[in-house]
Amino acid sequence: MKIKTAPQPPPISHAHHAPPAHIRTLHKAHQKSPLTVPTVLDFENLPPNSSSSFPITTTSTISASIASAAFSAFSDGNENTTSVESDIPIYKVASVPGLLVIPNLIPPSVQKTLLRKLLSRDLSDPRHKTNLHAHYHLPPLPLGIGSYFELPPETTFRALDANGRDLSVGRMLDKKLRWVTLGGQYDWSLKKYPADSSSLPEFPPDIRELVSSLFGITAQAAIVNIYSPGDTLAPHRDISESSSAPLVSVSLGCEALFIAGVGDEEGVVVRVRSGDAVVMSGEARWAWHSVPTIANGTCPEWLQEWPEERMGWMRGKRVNLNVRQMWD
Ligand SMILES: O=C(O)CCC(=O)C(=O)O
Repeated sequence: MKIKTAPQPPPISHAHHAPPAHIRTLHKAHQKSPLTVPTVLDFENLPPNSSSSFPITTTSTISASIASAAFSAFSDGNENTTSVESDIPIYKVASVPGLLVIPNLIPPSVQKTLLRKLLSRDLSDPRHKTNLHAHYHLPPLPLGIGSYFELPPETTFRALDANGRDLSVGRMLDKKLRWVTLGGQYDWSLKKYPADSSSLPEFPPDIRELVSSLFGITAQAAIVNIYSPGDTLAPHRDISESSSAPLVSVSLGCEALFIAGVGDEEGVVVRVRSGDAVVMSGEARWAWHSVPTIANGTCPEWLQEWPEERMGWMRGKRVNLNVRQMWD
């Protein structure tokens, strides 16, 4: 997949700027809204392609052979391998130059493998920080335990604050776990990556390969966002990276609305489903974006069986893999 690189990023101090009023209004208008309102661009229910203002165009694809090879190399042997029969269209969104949407890119078996790698394997690596590390002692998992899902739900983690309440694994997985960072460990309070890259954990090589084969970027850092219905992500821009390579975002689990906009253009609200990918390239690399809605009860049935140790967990979750290249 060949993708345009972005123009110069805004100065880093702009990370703290407030989003423009029209993006805030769009976010507010769609906060916890149904997915079916007419302002939403839904790739499974597109308007008739007759008007000159048709919101999307498709000019390129990810070839079936590249996708098949990428998915087969990614397999961990636990799912049937997926062969892709036809080229997968990449859609450009007219109102947000550089915003690409690839609906239904990741097949079900690969979605399960990806979740296993992200949330069973990578989440249990103590070098990958989560939103909980600032508040709780999260010791390495005991020998013979491969993931948090395997721990008895009543296992507790001590609060760092002597007066704080301890956290049970059940509550951690159901409510409190909001993100985990892979590779480059973003510092959320300083809004930057550590200067010394030699101290960073290696980005998981198999996920790096998958991302590179499908999207052509070098994955160096990722945020895995874990949402429950009712959660939202406020309008922001990701401008702490020194590279202008595109951002890649993959949705798994429950459906959501995703908003993006550049400059004074009106922006777009896209309905994203499990397996969809969004790429923010060119001007859209620095776009304002947000997630105003996670829709309860929309996780595909076959994904609700994952993970086996905690069946039904995905019924109330959306997991978003958000990948960045930190430098060229
Ligand atoms: O969840 C999403 O779709 C977007 C996440 C995002 O914008 C971010 O992590 O910066």
